[in-house]
Amino acid sequence: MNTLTKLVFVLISGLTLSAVLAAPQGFNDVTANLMDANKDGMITKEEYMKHSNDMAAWEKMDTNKDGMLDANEIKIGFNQK
Ligand SMILES: [Ca+2]
Ligand SMILES: [Ca+2]
Repeated sequence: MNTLTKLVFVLISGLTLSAVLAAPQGFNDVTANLMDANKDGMITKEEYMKHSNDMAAWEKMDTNKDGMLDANEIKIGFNQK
C-alpha cells in the first residue's frame, strides 16, 4: 500500500465513520429514550402516559394513528416542539 492509497483509505474510513455517527440512530432523543420503557424503539400510548398526560400532543405526533410512535414520528414530533 503506497502513501496515497493509505491516505485515501483513511479518508474513506473517516467518512464512513462520520456517516454512521451522523445517521439518525432512530431513537437518540433523550426524552424519547426515557419514555421508551422497554427500549423497542417505539413509544406506546401506555409508555407515553407514564410521562405526560398531554394527549393532544400525542395525537399530533402519532401521524399514522396506529396508537404508537415509531422512530420517525418521534423524530418529527419532538423536533416540532
Ligand atoms: Ca416501547
Ligand atoms: Ca404511529
